[in-house]
Amino acid sequence: MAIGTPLTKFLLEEQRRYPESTGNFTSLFSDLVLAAKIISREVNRAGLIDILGSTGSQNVQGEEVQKLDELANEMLIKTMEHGGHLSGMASEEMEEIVKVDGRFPRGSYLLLFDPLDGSSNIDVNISVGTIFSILKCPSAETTTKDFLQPGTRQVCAGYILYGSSTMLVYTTGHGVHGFTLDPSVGEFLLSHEDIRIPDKGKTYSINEGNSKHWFPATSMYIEKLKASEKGCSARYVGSLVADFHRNLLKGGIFLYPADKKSKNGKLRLLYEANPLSFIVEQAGGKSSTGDKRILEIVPEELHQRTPLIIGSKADVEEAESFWKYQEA
Ligand code: P6P
Repeated sequence: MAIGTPLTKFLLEEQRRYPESTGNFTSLFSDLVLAAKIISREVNRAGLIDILGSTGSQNVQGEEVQKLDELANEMLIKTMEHGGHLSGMASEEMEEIVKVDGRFPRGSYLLLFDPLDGSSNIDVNISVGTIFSILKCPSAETTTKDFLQPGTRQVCAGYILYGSSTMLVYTTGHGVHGFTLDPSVGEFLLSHEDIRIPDKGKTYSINEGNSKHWFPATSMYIEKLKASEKGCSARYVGSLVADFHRNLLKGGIFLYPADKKSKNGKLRLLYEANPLSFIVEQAGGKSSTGDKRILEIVPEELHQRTPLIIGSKADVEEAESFWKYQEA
């Protein structure tokens, strides 16, 4: 479709491809887009109003909760709970799931999200993002167990990147499409249709400050990149969505691997690794723990962590080839 096509029109065209569709998903997605616009406004105003800094409380991850984290979380819950499309939600900021029952009509989808990933960058004006994943709810009663589905079961995944512009990137299994928010009209407009990640990149993203904890496989792979003839650039923002998005468009590899300090890595499976893995595979890339496809992991806990090696297919496969040295 033409560059500049409004997201609402794009979604309707997508929906029309499936005569049996009820429009529920399109309506759910439109609610999500509204929440994204509101969060974008607050993130962009953060420097002007008193919502910077920390609330002094900690979230389930034991991380300082930034005020914007809380606001983004509340914004998503309040915008999504009454639409009648969800049976439940799960958030990085909340230990337990939120069931949609009683007060509002119960729908058939589950929404999982990291409301504001990269929050430690908020006060220093570095890009942050919202990551989301949508599943079908398998049971009549919403329980935590319903959320513990492998990433291959996602019906939609995406992120909103609050950067120099606000972009929404998503997939429903039919390619990856990017939209840029035009604040003057308040609409997301098609800017990147059918994104394909280059098969090989020249950029690697990893926190080298952790190198003393790395297993040999990671150290050997990074050393190999540094020694490569063609050269390789290190780019690490410390904001997963920003690092991922750059590598998706330009090619490259992001690694938050298991190490001696964090046996399961740092990043969360259900609302960080799975949605980005769905996107990267739809764009022709690859995503693994180092030896296992992320999307095939059967979750055991809502907030479980996973090692994440994600990006250009040839780069990820090269990193995986070092895996045999992992425990050496
Ligand atoms: P580290 C931000 O807190 C985050 O969850 C991701 O956005 C980011 O990629 C990662 O953690 C950074 O972690 O340990 O390198 O600071």
